[in-house]
Amino acid sequence: MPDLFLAAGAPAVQRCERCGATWPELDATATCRDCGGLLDIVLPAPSVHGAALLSRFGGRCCTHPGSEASGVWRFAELVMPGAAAHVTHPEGNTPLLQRRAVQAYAGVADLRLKHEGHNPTGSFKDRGMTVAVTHAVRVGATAVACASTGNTSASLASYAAHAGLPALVLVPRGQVAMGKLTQSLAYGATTLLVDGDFDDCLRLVREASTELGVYLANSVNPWRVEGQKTIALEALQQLGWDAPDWLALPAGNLGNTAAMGKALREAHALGLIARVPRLLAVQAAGAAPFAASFADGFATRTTVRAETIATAIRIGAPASWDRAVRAIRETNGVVTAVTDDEILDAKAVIDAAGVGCEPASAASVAGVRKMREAGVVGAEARVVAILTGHVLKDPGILVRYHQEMDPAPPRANRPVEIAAKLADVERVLKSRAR
Ligand code: AN7
Repeated sequence: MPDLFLAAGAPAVQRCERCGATWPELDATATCRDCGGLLDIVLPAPSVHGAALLSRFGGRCCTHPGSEASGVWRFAELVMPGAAAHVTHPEGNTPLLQRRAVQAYAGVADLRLKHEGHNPTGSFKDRGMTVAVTHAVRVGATAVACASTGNTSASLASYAAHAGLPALVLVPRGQVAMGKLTQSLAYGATTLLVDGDFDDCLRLVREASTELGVYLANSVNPWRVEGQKTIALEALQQLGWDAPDWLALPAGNLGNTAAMGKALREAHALGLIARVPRLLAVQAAGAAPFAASFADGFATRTTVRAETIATAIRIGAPASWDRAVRAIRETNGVVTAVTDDEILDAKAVIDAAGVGCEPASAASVAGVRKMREAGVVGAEARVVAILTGHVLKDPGILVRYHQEMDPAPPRANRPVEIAAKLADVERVLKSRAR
């Protein structure tokens, strides 16, 4: 792959994936000015390689708060080496968890959960957003905007506030989980509730960015992809750069699938890992155009009218399609879909293990379980599943699952109403004794 990196020390360029035209690092365009294609960041090669680069990354862990303490900027050479200052909380540094109950549920003993819900705004989006908002500041943007199913908007609202930039967010009315919508309001973003779905919001904000000149912070923005790569880089670092067999993740707009593919491609080319893990991208069955296309070898590309309780991935026309196809092909990856019932069941197991995640995140574990049952993932496989968002992002689904759904779902933990009497406490304790 001769053109994977530029010469060391060169400024990064933004290269059109469709026509190959290149644009300078500090061009604020969201897509190719010639043909409208998506842009791909081509970074300069790091000045050191292999073990020397790894020890540089390792030496930055646990440093005093500041950019280097960020789980994104620790990998600056592979993110945005040209930035002298960063809009950072910091972010990243998320745990890799092992929980027996979840491993048993998935049927994979060596399953680890990369919990991105531990980021400052509670989702993996912060990793891309610190980079995009840093870029927005570098190019002199006066306002930033995104369309979102909720997490991107919460993250952008926070990072824009941190940078002192006005933020405009467009979300589908009535389709955003309460935790996320209230975050956007709290962090001070101008919040538009659009009478349409996410795909309508994305179309609208792309038009607005072109016509009105606001900086577009959706994951079509290639700098978002650069930041999101660090989920994989940090997980690999936590594993001592001994790559797992599989990296499983929920898939909606496909930005993250594309980012994982780019991270693994670059890490392998630089000799940071000896082999490339297979990606397992998991969609919700009601929003699964990518899984359908995978099933016919990506011969056809369709869009759907998306419907799923996992509102984060309720997306019918994924924007990063071509990038994600490349990621799946290069990693010998697999795309599958899981039903809402499978998502809720996996989520209940993850939650009851004390870990917790939002519905879309549980799709990764549900997908691992499904592919284990199908014999695609082996029982001995080493698997990392990404949990993309925090359990409190979607309190509405928790209330429905545990208190309201009738009949109660299999793992519902109904609260018990009692009189203010010790005898009632005792009665409940006895009935629950194991
Ligand atoms: C928790 O916030 O698209 O496939 O606008 O919030 O990269 O889109 C969120 C996506 C998975 C899917 N898990 O990632 C948005 C948005 C959670 C998410 C995804 C999202 P992509």
